[in-house]
Amino acid sequence: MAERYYQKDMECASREEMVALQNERLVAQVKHVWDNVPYYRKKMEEKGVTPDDIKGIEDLHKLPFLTKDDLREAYPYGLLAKPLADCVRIQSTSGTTGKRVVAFYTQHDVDLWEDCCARAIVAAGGTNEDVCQVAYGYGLFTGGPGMNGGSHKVGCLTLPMSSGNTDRQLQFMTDLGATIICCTPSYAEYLAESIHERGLRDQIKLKAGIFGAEAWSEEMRHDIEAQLGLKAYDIYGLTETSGPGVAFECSEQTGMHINEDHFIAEIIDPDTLEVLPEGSQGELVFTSITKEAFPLLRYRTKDITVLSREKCSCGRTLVKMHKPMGRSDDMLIVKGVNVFPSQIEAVLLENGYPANYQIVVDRVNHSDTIEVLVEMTPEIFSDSLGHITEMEKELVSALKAMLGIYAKVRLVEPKSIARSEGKAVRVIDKRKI
Ligand code: DLL
Repeated sequence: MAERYYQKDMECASREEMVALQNERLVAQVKHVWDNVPYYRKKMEEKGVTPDDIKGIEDLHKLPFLTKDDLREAYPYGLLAKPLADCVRIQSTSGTTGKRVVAFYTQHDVDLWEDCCARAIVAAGGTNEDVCQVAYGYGLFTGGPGMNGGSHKVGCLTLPMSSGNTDRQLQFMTDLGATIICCTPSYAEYLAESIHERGLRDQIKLKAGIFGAEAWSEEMRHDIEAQLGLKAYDIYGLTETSGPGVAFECSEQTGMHINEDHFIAEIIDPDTLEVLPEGSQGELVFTSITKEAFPLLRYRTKDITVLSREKCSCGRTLVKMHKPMGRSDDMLIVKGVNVFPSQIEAVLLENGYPANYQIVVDRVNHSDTIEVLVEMTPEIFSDSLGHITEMEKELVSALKAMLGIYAKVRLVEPKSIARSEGKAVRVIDKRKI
């Protein structure tokens, strides 16, 4: 089937056209924040840069970085670049770790954000013939509102379900014949499990799922695809820069295209802050060049990934980011070794376990310990009561091969680990409690 695009001129622009557009938009954006945001002007002055120094993207490195701490310090209005009267919406992060971050949108900002989400839906094969079930949370979280807006733009029949209430999700999914589902990958796993239990698999018409908001492994993708009989697409974004749709996956499923006409991406070394060449792994940094109310220059996302400009078979020329391994602040340092929960997840799924697990890190007698609780499926549980210890040992070796350290494994009964309706909580770090 021929590839379809929502905004082909941007998604397939030549590199020269895209660079020219980014240059023009960056220069205008820097002037906009300098003129309207005293907090930025001060930061730029401290670094000795003025808008005259920024002629295009080759000057990006001269600008100061912005971090979540800046956003918290400037809370609530300190980074606002438009009069409040021009703003029509706020969205916010969950605020579990400190003060909330509040992002503001003009109507124009909402419109461009929804375009980005629409690009993702079309890249996943969405058309006005589709029934799109949005099971990301609605409200302050950006997932629901963003995908809802994108779905409207594509012309899908939109089911604004929000997260949770699994019985109702399944009723609408079957009665209305949903063909696209948008939710977190961990909730997709939960929906798949519930469909299986209720024997509803034959009544499911899903062809595509657009999953993001948390790190998930390739193994989890294969598992969800097999269980739900759909093609699973990744989508990335963060509240600070708009929400979902900063980057989205196409039919090739080898990383997400970044909407470069709206966001300039850089990869930096998080320790030295040096900009790294294409292909290096490091922290992703975004500059939003079209946002009016809440533009961010060189915002450090803490997400660890790699950028690639390899030609994509879908025809899009937008740079691609690999699946983020996780956030640098989700990375656990156990006995001096870096451990990402997504690495553990990959080992579990490869060994036939479901993605229901929890990682408990502690410190006993001044030494770090890590224990992985892994749920057994009812099948594994019933036919192997006798050799649980043996299976635990096998997982310990597989984890050791991946992580390089000993992690204790405890196989637990089916359904004993809480399911997630939004972002899953995978790690309990008792060292921090
Ligand atoms: O999670 C926005 C979103 C909603 C994206 C729905 C995709 C779908 P926040 O709550 O601000 O916003 O969290 C942003 O989530 O910095 C990443 O660490 C993580 N994240 C988001 N998408 C992905 C993904 C939304 N596809 C933070 N893979 C980001 C891995 C992701 N991590």
